[in-house]
Amino acid sequence: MPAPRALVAVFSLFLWGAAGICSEAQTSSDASPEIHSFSVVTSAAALPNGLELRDGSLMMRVTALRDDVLRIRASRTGVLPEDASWAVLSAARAASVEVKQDSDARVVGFHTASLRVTVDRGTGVMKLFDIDGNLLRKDAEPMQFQGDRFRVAETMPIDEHYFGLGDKTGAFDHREAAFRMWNTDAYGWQESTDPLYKSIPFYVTYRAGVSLGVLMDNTWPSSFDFGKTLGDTVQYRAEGGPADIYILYGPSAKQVLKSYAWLTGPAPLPPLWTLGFQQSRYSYMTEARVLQVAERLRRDKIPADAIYLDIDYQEKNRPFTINEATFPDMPGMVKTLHGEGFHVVAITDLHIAYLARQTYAPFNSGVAGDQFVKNRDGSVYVGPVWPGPSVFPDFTRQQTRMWWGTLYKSFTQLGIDGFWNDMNEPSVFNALKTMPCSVVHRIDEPGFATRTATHCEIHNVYGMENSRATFDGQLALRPDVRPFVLTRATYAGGQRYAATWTGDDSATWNHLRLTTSMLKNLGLSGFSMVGADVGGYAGTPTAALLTKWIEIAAFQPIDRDHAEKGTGDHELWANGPAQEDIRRRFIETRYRLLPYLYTVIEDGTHTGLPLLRPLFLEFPNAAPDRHPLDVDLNTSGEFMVGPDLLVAAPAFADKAGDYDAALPTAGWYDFWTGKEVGKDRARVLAGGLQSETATGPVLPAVRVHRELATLPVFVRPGAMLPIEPLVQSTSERPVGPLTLRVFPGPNCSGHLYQDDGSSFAYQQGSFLRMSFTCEISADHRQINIHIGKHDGSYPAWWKQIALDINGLSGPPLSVSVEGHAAHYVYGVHSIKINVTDRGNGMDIVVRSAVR
Ligand code: NBV
Repeated sequence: MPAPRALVAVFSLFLWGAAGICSEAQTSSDASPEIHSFSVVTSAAALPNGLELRDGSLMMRVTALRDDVLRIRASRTGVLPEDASWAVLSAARAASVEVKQDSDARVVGFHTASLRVTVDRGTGVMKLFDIDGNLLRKDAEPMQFQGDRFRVAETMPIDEHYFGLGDKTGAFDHREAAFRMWNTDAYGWQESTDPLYKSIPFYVTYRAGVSLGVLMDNTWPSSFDFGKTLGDTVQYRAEGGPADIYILYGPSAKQVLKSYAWLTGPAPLPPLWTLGFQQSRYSYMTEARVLQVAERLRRDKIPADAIYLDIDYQEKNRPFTINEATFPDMPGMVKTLHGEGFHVVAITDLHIAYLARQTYAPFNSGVAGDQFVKNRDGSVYVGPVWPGPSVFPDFTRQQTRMWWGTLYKSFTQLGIDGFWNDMNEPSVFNALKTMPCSVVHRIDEPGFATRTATHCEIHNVYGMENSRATFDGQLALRPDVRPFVLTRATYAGGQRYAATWTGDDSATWNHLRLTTSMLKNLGLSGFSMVGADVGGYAGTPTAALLTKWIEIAAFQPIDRDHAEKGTGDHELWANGPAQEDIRRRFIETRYRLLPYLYTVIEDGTHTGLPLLRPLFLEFPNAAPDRHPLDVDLNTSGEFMVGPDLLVAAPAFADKAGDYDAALPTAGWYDFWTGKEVGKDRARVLAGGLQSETATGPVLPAVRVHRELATLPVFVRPGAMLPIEPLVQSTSERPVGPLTLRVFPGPNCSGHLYQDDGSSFAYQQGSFLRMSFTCEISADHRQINIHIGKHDGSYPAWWKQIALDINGLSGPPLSVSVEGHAAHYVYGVHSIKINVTDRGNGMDIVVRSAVR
């Protein structure tokens, strides 16, 4: 049955009603071309890996890259556009599995080992099922084309939730919200601001424990609408470019993220120092000030690893220059900072000052190599940014990216460790806030046809290609050092090149709250190394806001204190010693946790899982009705750090009064004290949370007494956390034992990954991996702990492991290490044992009543 006429009309109105960003740049001569809808299958051809369908001149190809990954490509002209992508790896696009055709009189379709696809011959409606016949996805209407534009509409089940899409703000769940993809310098963004800096057209659905990932691989201006305009319908619209859709089947959200990393590439292993505390400001105006801040961090014993140089270190804001008046001895400064265990990150914006007939090498070499984007008439495009009139590298050319990489030579020779790519939406100080769509890029790139493209097509991928040029440039200049690039704008797949942050947030409690959701969604969009400007970029935080923000950010992947010009001091000592003491304690906790954080980050390079995670990723079925825990108002401040730690920040951190921190399951531990929380189930239920949609029993919860100096953090029962002695920076070798905190519970295990933290020697085996298990005997009277042997050739910095075993009901009867009685110290419900770790593995047996 064709879709009801009225519905088509409504769709059409919303589909093409507003003039698009690129309407002026569209080539279509007809102002409002006819709408073509793929509404009947006129022919179907079986392919070894899928199907090719036609409705007159419209064609659609559905193929299986893997049993659980499908690709849908469609075209209005009957010919598919070139098979090229900035996001999806060519190996993934070339992947293919054989399918079984199962068409009949009503539908055409096929199935793989995990999925079944059907397309209704009479309506063109596509449905996707799991292999057991459960419906996963269904067209609300078949795909529509109008000129170069197209629209996809899916039905939106009432209990489905939508996450991802990069840095979009507002509620964590994108249900009933709509977003545009157009990278934008969004200074002063607020809760409803859209678009923001990044375009990551990838979302993860979650419905009663089952997830799909959907990547719309299209760089053109586009939009996602999760039932905001049309209830019960998810719409995707693009103003041009290919209809190229990847569907990744979970069923778990974790599997979706793993497949997304397979599709677009995992984030590389970052240098260890980037997990340390980072201090920044726009700008530390002089060399003396930079050194003073560094010296104060050390004097006040605030562990820190990086100092940032914002644009004022440059001569007249010109990238790749140094203001010799204010930074007279940059080599000396970098050397001093290195000597104090700091790494230095310098901003290098992409706009190159237009300085004809002067001695500005980036401009001169760029002109000589024809590296800049052009106007339609062939002249170089010039737009105003920080340095005044500026020109813009054409990062869509491999050769231009290589040239860009060489610009870093003198900075890398100086020893500058990391680079910050700001303003790369690109931001231009004109009415459009960016380049006009008429600007011409020249794609010259392996895997792409060599051709010109309008800025409209390239805009959303421009920042990613800028960060790619910087990353590759670092690799070429220092092949033995893992690069660190921080980018503001990016596209799907950008995790391969850079870490990112949430742009210019504000010093408000609401922004502290919003950034937690943004970081969760970035994590669900492939980006693990993410952070927000701690304390808020715009405005001066109150003492309490800055303290709470520092506490929470100590558990977030990139922990960078940053502030706008003209705002009050943001450093930890601002607001006096009492506040500084609280703040320092949290940074110290982060440093002690580094072995755990680094291990989770390394895991993510294989699994695609982010360090900062929503609760539902780890506990998809925790809620009685299987809705994602994080969408409840009272859990919206909570997040997981890896699989084992739950930071239970209050949803509204500025409110007074006690609150209930919800936990996904029973039996958790308090991270700070090691004590079990909510052990008494009756009490848990009494203080438990009733989520709005919960139908069954309530979730366990812990009553939290709100104090500025504390932040509730809980440990999963069954976790084994590796902890190191406090250092002032990652350049310091820890002195003392590795602590292993054991929290008995189901599936009790943990592991540890270590390496030199900076080179690629780990790829040649210079790493250290260990795993740990702990098993509670059936009668709950014994714990058997196994410490695995050292794998890999990287030497451990410890000789001893300090075991800290929690969850005991009383003093042990005996403790043995490798069969020999061992000395231990009993605390309340815990014991401490020191064992010598020779790297061969060992067994520890504790005879004691266990929870
Ligand atoms: O380079 C200055 C700032 C930077 O501090 C900030 O983090 C970026 O988001 N940059 C924006 C340009 C100035 C914006 C007002």
